[in-house]
Amino acid sequence: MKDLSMDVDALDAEAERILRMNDRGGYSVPTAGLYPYQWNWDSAFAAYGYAMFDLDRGWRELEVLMAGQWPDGMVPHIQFHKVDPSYFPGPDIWGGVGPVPSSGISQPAIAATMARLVYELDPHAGAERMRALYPKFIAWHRWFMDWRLDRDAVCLTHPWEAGRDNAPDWDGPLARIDPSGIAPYERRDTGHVDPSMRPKKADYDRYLWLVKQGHDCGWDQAHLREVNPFRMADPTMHFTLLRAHRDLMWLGEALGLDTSPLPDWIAQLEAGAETLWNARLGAYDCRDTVTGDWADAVSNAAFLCWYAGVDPKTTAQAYARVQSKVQFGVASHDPESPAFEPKRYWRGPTWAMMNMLIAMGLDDAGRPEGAELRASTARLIAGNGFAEYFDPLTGAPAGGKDFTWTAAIWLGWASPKARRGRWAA
Ligand code: 9WN
Repeated sequence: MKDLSMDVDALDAEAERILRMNDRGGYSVPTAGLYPYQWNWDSAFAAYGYAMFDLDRGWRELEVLMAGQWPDGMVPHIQFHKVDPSYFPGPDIWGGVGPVPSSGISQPAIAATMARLVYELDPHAGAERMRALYPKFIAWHRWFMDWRLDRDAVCLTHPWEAGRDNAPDWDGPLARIDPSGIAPYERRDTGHVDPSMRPKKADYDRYLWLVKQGHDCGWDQAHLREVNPFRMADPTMHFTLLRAHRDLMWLGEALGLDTSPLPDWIAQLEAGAETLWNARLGAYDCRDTVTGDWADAVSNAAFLCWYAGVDPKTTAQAYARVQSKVQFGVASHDPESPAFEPKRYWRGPTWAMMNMLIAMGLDDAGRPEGAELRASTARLIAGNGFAEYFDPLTGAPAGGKDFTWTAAIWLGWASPKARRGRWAA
């Protein structure tokens, strides 16, 4: 194992270099080539990373993200600021209807939580910028509350919406979709990284079939709610939005703004969390709203319950069990499950930004596992670089290289010198 104290300055410098390199002028790309556009939750983490060395640039990232908001409040998961053929599917396939060419789905609501972290770095400097962003966050959160609830649990309508693209949690509902009728297409992702680390063709066919449903109706949410066969109530979507509501409430109170819808939204999602508790599994789980079936899988999203501030029930036992099976971080899928694949994307690998969110919750709950997770993520990055994600058994880097969110999470949280944020010594 590496001696971290020897490498911290060099790692901090490398993380900053990556963030500067992935800056496209006001917004960041996750990594050149593989992901040449602005992604929603990546951008939220990037804002926090930039704020570590350039506060103005941190706010700018959030402002550009929120400027892509659709008239109905939705903030798209990809904004195609400058068309780049190295990524598929591009803006023409999506047919987004917002002010910037975009995809037609959203992503987990991380931005208000990262905005709070950036604001807390310097409340005076951030007050006006946060004031301007606040109504946009309210409108986005309202969109989730209007269009994505099932029994008060937050749903995704496309695997890309949860950001956990090929998680085994979606295997059941995706298998029910017959993807015939989609136009022939050529993937670009497998030209950038090893196909064994990516979703399979059968997954992509269904991702594209779902995009076509939205494209063909101009992303009419009322229509899609009736016809979309993929609607999963999910701990990622649910716990991130609940936490984001709480952080928005905190910001609204700090700035003397109208927080009136937030207490009801918070109460609603606190109640909705109960409908995600799978007692047999002993963990929060994904629920198929069409069939009522559980995914029956312990994913890293289950461990966001502390981050959301809901009753964790017996989650600590599930956490201890899965952590005893890996060396680094939290695996995205239960290492004891037959579907576990340690290098295939969301079917097992560990992700630095998920680790940070989980640890934030563990810290808030006063649990010691948060500090352990931070130390293990630091060792992972120090020993293996700023990869997109990592094998949780060996630490081997996987997916894209020079990755924005891994660099941001290093600078803002994992680095032993990450002292400027809430982890200040
Ligand atoms: C589709 C950018 C994004 C992340 C997601 C991750 C991956 C895209 C893809 O990359 O998804 O949105 O093409 O594979 O799964 O979480 O936001 O880093």
